Amino acid sequence: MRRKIAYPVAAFVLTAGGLAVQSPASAHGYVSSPPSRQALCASGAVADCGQIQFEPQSVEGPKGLKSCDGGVGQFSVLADESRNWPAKAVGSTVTFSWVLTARHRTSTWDYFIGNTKVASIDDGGAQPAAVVNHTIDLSRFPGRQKVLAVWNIADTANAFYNCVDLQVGGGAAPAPTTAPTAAPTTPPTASPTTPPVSRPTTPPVSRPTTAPPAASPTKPPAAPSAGGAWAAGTAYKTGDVVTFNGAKYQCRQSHTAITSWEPSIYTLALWLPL
Ligand SMILES: [Cu+2]
Repeated sequence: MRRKIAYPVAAFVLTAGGLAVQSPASAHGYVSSPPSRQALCASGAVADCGQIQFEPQSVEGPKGLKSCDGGVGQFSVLADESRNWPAKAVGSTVTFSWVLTARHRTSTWDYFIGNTKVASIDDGGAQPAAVVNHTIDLSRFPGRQKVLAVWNIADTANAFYNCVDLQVGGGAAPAPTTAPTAAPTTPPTASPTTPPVSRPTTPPVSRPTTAPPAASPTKPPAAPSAGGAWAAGTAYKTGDVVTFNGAKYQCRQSHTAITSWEPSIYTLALWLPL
């Protein structure tokens, strides 16, 4: 008599939908203008920041903190007041511009000065656009201030933290500055922590209201060549087309590129595959 051996049948079902992955851990968001401390690190305006220069969008911690570093040990430089963080001169009304590399559903956006909640914007769990602007009245807080800007995520226990150093008042128009103006110094060519994944969500529709980076009078970032290779340190405008790793991408949001913002990582937030 022959023995029959029945092997268990494993059913592998592979579908495109099954390959959808979570956004990478580093894909979140931060205040790019006026520049938050992590933005200053990412642009190279403040040196020796450590890892945060490569992922300014990653200052994530439990909700309810009042810290610049979100309680993340490797980002503790952000809470180091001895660093003499440069304060951006602004008018009494300031437009804060967030760049979101993952558009998490949002409960509230909170702005604090010290223990005072200056403003709170309730999104009611909606999904934000890739660039979010809030115009906040800071006229009650003239002089040098440290604004803590908090993005409270609706469907997790976490929030994202930014400290923005400002010199409030003086009557000047609150001309929003642009985010990173220079590439970080000799960063690694590839981000080791962020696999390039595309976002399955619908692309954002809003345009940023801030001026493009080309407005800077001093040391403007390089202008892109049409259809050329993506390069850190280049000021891209909405509509610009680049090549990266053999694929073409179109810029969705004007920004100055930094290493770790490669089109394959910030697909849809900043770059649309063509
Ligand atoms: Cu995220």
